[in-house]
Amino acid sequence: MSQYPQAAFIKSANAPSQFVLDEGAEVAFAGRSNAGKSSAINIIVNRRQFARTSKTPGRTQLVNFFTLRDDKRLVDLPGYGFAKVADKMRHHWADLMADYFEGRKSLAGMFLIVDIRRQPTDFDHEMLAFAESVGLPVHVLLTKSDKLKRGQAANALLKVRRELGDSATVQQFSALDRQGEDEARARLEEFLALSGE
Ligand SMILES: Nc1nc2c(ncn2[C@@H]2O[C@H](COP(=O)(O)OP(=O)(O)OP(=O)(O)O)[C@@H](O)[C@H]2O)c(=O)[nH]1
Ligand SMILES: [Mg+2]
Repeated sequence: MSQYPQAAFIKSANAPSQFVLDEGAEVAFAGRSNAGKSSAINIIVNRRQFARTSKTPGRTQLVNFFTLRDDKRLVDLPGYGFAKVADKMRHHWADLMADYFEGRKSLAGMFLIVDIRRQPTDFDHEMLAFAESVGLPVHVLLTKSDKLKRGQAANALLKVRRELGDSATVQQFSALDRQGEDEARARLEEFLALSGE
């Protein structure tokens, strides 16, 4: 049974005019392409292929809005760092992200999705710096923890926690064996509650 029985896809946006009305509260899932953003959303709402996932990096190219309940939403953002994307697309992506992040009043927090086998990239750090500059809380999901042995995963977690310090909270996560799903939902709810009911 989903903790979010009312969860539903609202719409995909390719331009600011298509964004959902800026009311209530939403949490955005950002991160490198193929890191597991859409998969994490599916685990959190407990529905298969709710947000579409793919083995092909760059699957999510639009800003996808989902309702959790009432005026609480999740936003699945297109991934960055996908090398094969043409320049034109990359510029469009950057414009779309700037439009989204600049002045989105209902944005209550960011989930930054990082593959546990990689360290946060320069772009992840830029996202963190941006979030800090506008006072947006960040929670990092170190995804695909099932791909590492326990000890390795624990070390990766410590390393990222040390590196990020107070700028974000960090946890392990796996969409395969569902490690960390409760912790992720709890943090999500904290962000949504912070923004006021
Ligand atoms: N083993 C394992 N595979 C995962 C996990 N999370 C995601 N994957 C796989 O990684 C690939 C990419 O997952 P997505 O959720 O589509 O990644 P994304 O970040 O939404 O990617 P874009 O939409 O391209 O930015 C898929 O093949 C997933 O099945 C995980 O926790 N464990
Ligand atoms: Mg995706």
